[in-house]
Amino acid sequence: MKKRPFGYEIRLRDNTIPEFDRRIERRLSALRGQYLDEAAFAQAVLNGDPLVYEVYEIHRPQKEGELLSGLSVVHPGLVGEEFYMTKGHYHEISDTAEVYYCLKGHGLLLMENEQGDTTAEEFRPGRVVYVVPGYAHRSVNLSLEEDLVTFFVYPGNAGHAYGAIEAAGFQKLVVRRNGTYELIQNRAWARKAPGIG
Ligand code: PAN
Ligand code: ZN
Repeated sequence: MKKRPFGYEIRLRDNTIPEFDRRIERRLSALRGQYLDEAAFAQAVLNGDPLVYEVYEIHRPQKEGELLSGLSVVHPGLVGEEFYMTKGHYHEISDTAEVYYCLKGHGLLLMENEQGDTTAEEFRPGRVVYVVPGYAHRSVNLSLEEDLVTFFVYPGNAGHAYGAIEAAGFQKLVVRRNGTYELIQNRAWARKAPGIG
């Protein structure tokens, strides 16, 4: 663990952080239950379980006062009419924010809170998205050709809570329509989360 100030390179030639401490890769099977078209999902998992996204992290102590940063790379692809995306999560310590800075590609950060508010911000190179505390967040790659590459930074003590999203998904699904995208209501979410929204 570095004790003195440091810098690191984000290499956009191959969308990596060469000095990463940890690389997480998630294949489609990690997104079970999240896609509307269950047949297309099952088929794609059977046909090789494609790599959907990768995260490169710079390790720091997971405590208040530290910042965790790294690179998220969501590959292009569709499951039925829905785009490749991250699992999405709330922070375990809900009172923690996060900043994303888009370096490459075109996408969305889908966000919602436990009171039922839902919103999305577009990712384009140069755009920052600020996730205020209390909002679950999921990156969606809207391109079918290019990776969506974002830099993120969030408090060291934030932690990740995946359970609520694994159980009910997000309220909105992002689908391809007429060469562009549209947000539609996720009916499964309403069914699994009665009393909200
Ligand atoms: C990011 C995300 C990263 C992968 O570092 O963890 O984009 O998404 P999932 O964690 O939902 O698989 C972040 O938001 N950290 O808090
Ligand atoms: Zn987060």
